[in-house]
Amino acid sequence: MKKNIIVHHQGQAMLADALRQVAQPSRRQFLQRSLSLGGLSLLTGCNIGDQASVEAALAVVSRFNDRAQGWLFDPSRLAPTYPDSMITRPFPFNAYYGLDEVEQVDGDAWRLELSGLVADKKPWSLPQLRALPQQTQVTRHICVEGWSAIGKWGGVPFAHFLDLVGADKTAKYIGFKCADDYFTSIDMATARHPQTIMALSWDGQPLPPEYGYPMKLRMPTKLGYKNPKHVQAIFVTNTYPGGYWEDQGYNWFGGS
Ligand SMILES: Nc1nc2c(c(=O)[nH]1)N[C@H]1C(S)=C(S)[C@@H](COP(=O)(O)O)O[C@H]1N2
Ligand SMILES: [Mo]
Repeated sequence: MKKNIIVHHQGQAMLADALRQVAQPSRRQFLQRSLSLGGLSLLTGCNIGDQASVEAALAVVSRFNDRAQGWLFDPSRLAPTYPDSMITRPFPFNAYYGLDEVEQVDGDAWRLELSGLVADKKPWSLPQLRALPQQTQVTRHICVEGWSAIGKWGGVPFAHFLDLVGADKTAKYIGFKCADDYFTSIDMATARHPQTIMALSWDGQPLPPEYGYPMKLRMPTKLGYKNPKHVQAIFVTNTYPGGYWEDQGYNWFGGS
């Protein structure tokens, strides 16, 4: 029998932390076996002398991994789509807090802020975003906790929006700041993927508060934690912005 093991986000971050501490001496042996410390120093630019510098070197290796995934990622490959009959009802809610603490954003007062390597930084209102071309998708949302659900999102193709505001296409990262203090960031290829949308609707209705009203970034090629809800600000940058879960040890690329 297939058993689903659900490990909640906080648990996973704690596990990652515990593993980092427990695995220290053996991991160091592993590093010594697979690559001389001198070699690792050369590769990462970190001077491998103590535990802290091993940590720093591993962080660099992990970032190197993110870059490798970026190279492997084929921006033209589409995530599977599904018929409306397969939509998961009720659709699950998830956040780093409970349903009773969902952010209640005032859609009339809300303005999407833009900063960084963007030509036109004027803020956007909800009616302005609704007036742009919209695209609908029925795709699978996959949470790293071990569950998935099929949903129907509609909104503005993000590549179209980035072109409209004159975002620097050669920049490495797009960062997102959310009304609930959540934050994450993605690579430019994912931002420009044809299925990456600024979702304004769920199942033909305005995005409900629990699913990220007034706007969430929907990317079926990325895990749930890379899909920010209640997006408040978007910035384009070449400086690594990290993320809420990413800074606690989750893989930054987090997708295909
Ligand atoms: N602003 C914000 N966005 C977020 C989160 C969050 O806590 N805050 N959680 C992420 C995680 S881990 C998941 S699985 C999905 C859940 O989205 P849903 O409530 O639409 O299922 O939102 C993602 N985006
Ligand atoms: Mo998640």
